[in-house]
Amino acid sequence: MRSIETCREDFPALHQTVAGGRPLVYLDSAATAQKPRSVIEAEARFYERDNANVHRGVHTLAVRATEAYERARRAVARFIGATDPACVVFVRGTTEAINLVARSYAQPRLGPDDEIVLTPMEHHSNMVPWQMVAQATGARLRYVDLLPDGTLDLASYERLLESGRVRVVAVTHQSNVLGTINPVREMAERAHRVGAVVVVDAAQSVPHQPVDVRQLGCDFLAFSGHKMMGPTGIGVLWGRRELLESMPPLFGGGEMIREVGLFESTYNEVPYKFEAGTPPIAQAVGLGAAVEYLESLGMEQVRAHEQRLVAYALERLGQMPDVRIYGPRQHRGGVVSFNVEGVHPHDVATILDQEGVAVRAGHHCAQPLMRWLDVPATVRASFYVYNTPEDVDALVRALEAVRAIFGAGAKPR
Ligand code: 7TS
Repeated sequence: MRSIETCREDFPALHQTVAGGRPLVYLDSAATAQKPRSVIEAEARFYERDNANVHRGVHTLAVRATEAYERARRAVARFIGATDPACVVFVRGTTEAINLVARSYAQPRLGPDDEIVLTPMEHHSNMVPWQMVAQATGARLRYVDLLPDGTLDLASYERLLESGRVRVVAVTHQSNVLGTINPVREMAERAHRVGAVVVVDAAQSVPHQPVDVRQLGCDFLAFSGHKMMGPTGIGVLWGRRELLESMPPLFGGGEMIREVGLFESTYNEVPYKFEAGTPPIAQAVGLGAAVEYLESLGMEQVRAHEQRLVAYALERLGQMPDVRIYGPRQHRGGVVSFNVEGVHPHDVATILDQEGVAVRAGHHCAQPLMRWLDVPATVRASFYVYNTPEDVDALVRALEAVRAIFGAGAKPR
C-alpha cells in the first residue's frame, strides 16, 4: 500500500516554485489533477517500446499495444466494480461520454410526451447535451429543486417522477462547485420504479471516492481520465450491456465495423462499435497506470484524506470575516467554493496566484448554478490526495493578503 502521507513526492509538477520563488500550492484538482510519475512513465514507456496501432496488426508491437490497451480497459472495469470490461467504452472524456448517451441512447427513443430530469447543479456537459436532445425530440427538461444548503430537494424529485413521463434522469454524483454528494443510489432506485434510465456524471466522484456501479445501480456512468491523475484525452462511458447493445454507434469509421459494403455496413460488438478510428492508446495505458496508483492508495483512504482536509478548510475559512462559503457543511467532496465580500473572484484568484496558490475562479461551467447562488462567479479551492493541511494554511494566508490589498478589514463578523 502506498501511503497518502508521503504520496506528494510522486508528483513532479508539485515540486516547483512559481510567482517569483513561491512554492506551488495546487488547489485546482477539480479542473484537472496532477499526474504521478508512474502515469507519466507508463505513457512514455508505451511510446518508447510498444507504440503501434491496436486491433489491426499481427506484429509484435501491435500485439503488445493491443494487450496494453485492453489491460487498461480491464483495470478501469475493476476500479468501478464492472464485471464485464466490454461495458467500458473509451471516449475522450466525460463530455463525450454524456453526448454519446444523449445522442445514441436518448435521442432515438424520446418524443414530445417524454421528460428528462436534471438538477440545477449540473456541469454544462450534463445539461447542454440534454437540451439538444430536447430540441431535437420535443422532450421536456424538468429540474429537481435545490434546498438552501445546496443539496437536492428529494421531495421535489419524487414529485417530478410522479408525472409518469420521465424517461431519463441525468445527475451529477458530486457537484464540481458545491461539493454536494448526491444520493445517486436512492435516486436510481426511484427512477427505475418509473422505468427511467439513470445517467450519472461521475467526473468528480470516481477520482475521489470508492465508486461501484453495482452498488450505485445506475445505467450509465461517465468520467474523465485527467481528473483521476490520468492523461487528458481519455475518458470512460460505462453502460449496462443490453443498453449499449441497443444503441447505434455515433461515429462511423475504422474498427467499429464488422462488414462494410458499398451501401451499408454491419457493426462490431460493444465496446468497439463506439470506438471508431484510432483510439487514444497511450492515454488508455496512462489511465490504467492511474487506476493502479489510486488502488495502491486505497479509495477509502483517498476519501478520508479529503474529508479531513475539507473539514479543516471549512473551519479555517469559516473563521475569516468576509469569506462566504457555498454548499453543504456535511457529506461533501473535496471542493470548497467561496467569495470574498466586495472582491471579484477573478481578482481573488489573481492575488492568490501571486502568492503561489492555484485556484479556479469563474462560473465553473455551471452558469445556472451561479444564477441560483446569485453570484457571477466563485473562487474554488479543490483538493486531492497530495494536498496537506499546510496547503490550507497557505490558502488562508494568501486570502489575508487579498483582504489587506482590498482593505477588507479584520472586522469580526
Ligand atoms: N462533469 C463534471 C461534474 C465536471 O466537473 C466536469 C469538468 C465535466 C463534467 C467535464 O469533464 P471533461 O473532462 O469532459 O471536460 N469540470 C471542470 C471543472 O470543474 N473545472 O474545469 C473542468
